[in-house]
Amino acid sequence: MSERFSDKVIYQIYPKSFCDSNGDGIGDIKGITSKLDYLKDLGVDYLWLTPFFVSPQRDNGYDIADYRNIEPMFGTMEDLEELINESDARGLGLMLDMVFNHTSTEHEWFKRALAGDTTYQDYYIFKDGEPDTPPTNWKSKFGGSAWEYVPTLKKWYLHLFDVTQADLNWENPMVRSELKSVIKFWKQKGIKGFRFDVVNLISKPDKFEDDHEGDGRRFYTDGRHVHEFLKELVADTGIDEMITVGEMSSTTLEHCIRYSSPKEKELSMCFSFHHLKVDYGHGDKWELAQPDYMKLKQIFTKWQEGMLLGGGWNALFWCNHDQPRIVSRLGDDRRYWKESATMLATCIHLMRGTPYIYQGEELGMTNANYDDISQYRDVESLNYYKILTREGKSEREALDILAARSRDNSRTPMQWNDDIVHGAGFTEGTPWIPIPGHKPEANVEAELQDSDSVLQYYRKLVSFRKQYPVIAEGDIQFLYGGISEVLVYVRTNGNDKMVVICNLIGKAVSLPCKLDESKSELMLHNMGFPVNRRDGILELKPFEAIVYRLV
Ligand code: TEU
Ligand code: CA
Repeated sequence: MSERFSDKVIYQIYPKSFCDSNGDGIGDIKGITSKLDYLKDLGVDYLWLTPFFVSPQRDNGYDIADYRNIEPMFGTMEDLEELINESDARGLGLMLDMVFNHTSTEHEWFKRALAGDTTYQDYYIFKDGEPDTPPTNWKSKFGGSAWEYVPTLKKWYLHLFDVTQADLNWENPMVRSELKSVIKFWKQKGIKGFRFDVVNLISKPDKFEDDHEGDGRRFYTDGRHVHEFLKELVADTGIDEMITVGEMSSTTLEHCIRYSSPKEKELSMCFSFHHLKVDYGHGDKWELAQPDYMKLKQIFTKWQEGMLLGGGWNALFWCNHDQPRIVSRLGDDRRYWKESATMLATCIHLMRGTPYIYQGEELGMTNANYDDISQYRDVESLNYYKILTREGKSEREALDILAARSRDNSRTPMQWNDDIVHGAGFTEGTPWIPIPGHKPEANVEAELQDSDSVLQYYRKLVSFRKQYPVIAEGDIQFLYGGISEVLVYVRTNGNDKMVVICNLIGKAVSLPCKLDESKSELMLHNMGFPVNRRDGILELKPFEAIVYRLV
């Protein structure tokens, strides 16, 4: 049985925004190497780096033109080898991001396809057709049609993301074999694990038909051959003992159990996103709504208890390079910044699964608070700004939506010190994307010195996972299902029990609590005053998080 990686913690680095070593305003590989001691000290085990391969950067590297070489702005192969060696020396493993659902249209394969080479046309999904009638009515995830017409070929090609990201044809064994050799190449360089981008979208249907109920996703999500393809990829590259995580878009619990059950020999764990849609109005990312806490609790309960029963494994996360900052989203980054950042961290880190920390999350970094369209960089944000204003929203309304939902919220430079007018320690030049002026105190230098900082709290959570087997190995059960404001769960490992109590909201909550005082030991608390517990009632302060060990 392959290892669970249950006591490991993964740190996600977005190289462009992490640390710039040469003053061009763009983070790079040497910058990462210079910060390895900081990461080691945080206690994490693996570093997942988002793509730094050759790419025209239309989607910040998720549009790959060459899987085996490094985009010059990020450095050279020697820089990467140095990073691998220096990471190894510190016991940190590198995980690379494999974007195998699509390539950039600048990739050699696609260029050959465009030049008329039918062998390479079969690497992608081309369909004959007339210029006015796309093969189906499917929508791209970044807005607009999922098809683009190539007049010289009189064919359409499929792109589920940007028009410069053409979907690969996994039905073609040559494509699968090319991708396997990419994995072997990086494995042999000393890479310790992989993250697979939107990997549950790789298997497209036999017939392409219009979707009269939605944007087409029901035809290609967790598609007909996806498990087969993954099993083959894993077996033929020998990565079943390595740490792997699949990004699963709009997936189901049943499929994720299969993707991540050790006996299936597919992946170690899955990212799913249902818990990050509880503030979407009518399921639409671009419609603002208040978070539905009841729904959030139900989703955690379903996925945590369901994966336990089914033998699968969750990746635990609030933040990544596509998500707004959680402290601004479910917390309160003005009145209760530290309290809400630490409560949210407690809630996710002590569940059953493998936790991920996205750069800056451990500092309580906030959303960007941009208020001008010129500050945005992300292709999705720029597309949707046009779509929203075209649909009749005012510029102000569209900007308010972007301020809450843009992926650029997470892509602002890592704050190494509080000198935000001079690059915040991220760069000595002009950063490629503006540094927000909102929260200069969320920075590494200050938080290393402060024993009560968000950063120190994260360090504690990471070390607890290694110290208490109940966190890594225990079962999980949720309590108080009927009370929307609090999330409470119990972890059990033999006689070892731990109770996690989180007040999710910015108001006081009274919780009836039957815990026996003499048998419960306070293990962790995110506030500087005593827990208020008397006469069977726990008086929770806004965003309070309390963890008891039952002895
Ligand atoms: O993201 C997949 C994805 O569907 C979403 O995270 C998406 O960005 C968001 O829901 C749109 O609202 C992955 C990568 O993480 C992302 O950065 C890439 O842009 C995308 O795939 C394409 O490679
Ligand atoms: Ca640089």
